[in-house]
Amino acid sequence: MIESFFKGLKDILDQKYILVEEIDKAPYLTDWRKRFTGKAQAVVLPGSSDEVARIVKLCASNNISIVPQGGHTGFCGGATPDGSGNQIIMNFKRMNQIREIDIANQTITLEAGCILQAIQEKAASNGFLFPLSLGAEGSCMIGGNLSTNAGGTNVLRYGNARDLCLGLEVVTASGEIWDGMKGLRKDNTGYDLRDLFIGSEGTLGIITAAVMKLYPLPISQWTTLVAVENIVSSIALLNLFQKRATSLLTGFEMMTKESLDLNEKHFPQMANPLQGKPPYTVLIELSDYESEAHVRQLLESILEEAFESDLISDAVIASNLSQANAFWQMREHITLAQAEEGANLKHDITIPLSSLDSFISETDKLMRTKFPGVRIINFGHLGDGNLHYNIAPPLGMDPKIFNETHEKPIHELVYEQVERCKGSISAEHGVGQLKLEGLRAHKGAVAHDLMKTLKRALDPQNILNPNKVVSI
Ligand code: FAD
Ligand code: 2HG
Ligand code: ZN
Repeated sequence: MIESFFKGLKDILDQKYILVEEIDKAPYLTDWRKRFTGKAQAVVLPGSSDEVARIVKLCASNNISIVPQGGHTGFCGGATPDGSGNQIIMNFKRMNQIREIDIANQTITLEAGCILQAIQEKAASNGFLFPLSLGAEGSCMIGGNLSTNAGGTNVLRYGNARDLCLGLEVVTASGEIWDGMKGLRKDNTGYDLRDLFIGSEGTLGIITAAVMKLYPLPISQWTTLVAVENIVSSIALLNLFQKRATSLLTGFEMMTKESLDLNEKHFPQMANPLQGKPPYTVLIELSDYESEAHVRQLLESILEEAFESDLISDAVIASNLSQANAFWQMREHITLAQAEEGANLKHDITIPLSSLDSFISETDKLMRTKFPGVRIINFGHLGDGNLHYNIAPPLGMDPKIFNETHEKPIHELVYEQVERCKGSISAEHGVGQLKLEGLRAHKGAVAHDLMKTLKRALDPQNILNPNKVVSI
C-alpha cells in the first residue's frame, strides 16, 4: 500500500521534491514557537496546482491525510502534523509565482507560496500598497495568511486577509480544482465558497492561488507614540482619532508597560522613547493621499485636543522614516521578547471595545489571585478590540512545569471571561490544534455542529488536516 503510494507520488513529482529522510523532513516538523512537533511519512513540495490536485487524489485513494503548510509561522499548530507518522506535509514554498498585476482592476494574482513581504515589495514597485502586514511577513505565505484569515497591524483601515481577497483557486478533498479566480468585487451567485475556504486552516480545501486587492500607496505617513493612563482613556483616544482622522487612521496599537519592559530587557535598543514608563503606550499611524503638511497638521491638532481633554500625558512624533520604523519595530518585537524570555501562554482574543475595561480588570484580578506570580503581558491591535493577553510564568518557574500545570486552567479562565464579555477566543491566529477544545467549549453547540457538518460534507474521508479546528 505504502509502496504503491510512493510510486504514485514519484509519477507526479521529481524525487527531489519528495522528502523522506529524517534530516530533510526535520525543518518542517516543528512550528515557529517550538510548541508543536509532529511526524510525517513525507514532505511533498508541489510546483503547480495540477500537481497539488493529483497528489490529493492519490492521498484520497490511499486514505492518507495531508497537512498543508506555508511558512509554518502559525501560533496554533495548524501546520504541524500529528504524532502518528502517517500524514504527509504539503509545503508550498515552490509555488511562489506572482502571476499578474491588473492595474485597472487594482488586483494582484498570486500562487499560494508567495511570501507576504515579497508581495508587499512587488506591489510597492508598481506604485501600490498591499496592506496585509504582520511580524512574520518575511516568511509567512499568502496561502497560510488566507487559511488563517490573518490580521496584523492594518486591519483597522483595510481589513483582514478575507477583506483583501477577491478570488481563490482551491483543490478540494477529492482532488478537483475549483477556479474562483474572477476577481470580482460583487458576486451573489449562491453560497460564498471563497469565504468558506478563507480561515478554514486547510481543513476544507487547499488554496493554490488567490486574487488580492491592491490600494494606492499613501503619499505620507506619520507615526506617534503617546502615553495613556488606562484602557478607558485609550479607547476614548481611539474614538477621537476615528472621528477626526476617519479613514486616514491606519494604525492604533496598544502596549502595556509590562510588555515594553520585557522588550527592553531583551532588546535594550528598543526602549520606549516616552519618559517615565507610562502604564499604556499607544502607537498611532495616519496615512494621507493629499500632502505631508496636511496629515502632520491634522495629527498635531488631534494630539492637542487629546492633551486638553487629559486623554494623554506625553507624545513623541517620529521625525523621520527611520524613527517611525523604530516605533513599529518596538511594537513588533514584543513577540520576539516573549520568545526570548521562554514560555508564554498566548491568548489572541477580541472583546467589544465597550467591555474591554471590564474584561481586563476582572481577568487581571482573577489571574493574580488564582496564579500568584504569573506575568501578564498584554498588548495588541486596540483599534480592532484584539488583545494579545499573554501569560508568562512566575520568574524562575520551569517552563515545562508551567505549561503542564498552568496551560489548561489559564486558558479556561481567560476563555470564560471572553465568553462573559461576548468576545471571541481567536481574533486572528486561528484554532489549529491549540484551541480545538476551546472552540468546542466556547463556540456554541449549534455553531460547532454546523462546522462539523460542513467538514463532513466537504471532506468525507477526513484527509484534509484532520483534528484541526474541529474533530469529526
Ligand atoms: P502556516 O503556519 O504554515 O499555516 C497556518 C494554517 O494554514 C495551517 O492550518 C495550515 O495547514 C494552513 N495552510 C497553510 N497554507 C495553506 C494552503 N495553501 N492551503 C490551505 N491551508 C493552508 N498572525 C496574525 O494574524 N497577525 C499578526 O499580527 C501576526 N504576527 C505574527 C508575528 C510573528 C513574529 C509570528 C511568528 C507570527 C505571527 N502571526 C500573526 C501568526 C502567523 O504568522 C499567521 O497566522 C500567518 O498567517 C501564517 O502563515 P503561514 O504561511 O506561516 O502559515
Ligand atoms: C502581533 O500582534 C502578533 O504582534 C503576535 O499577532 C502576538 O505574540 C503574540 O501573541
Ligand atoms: Zn496580532
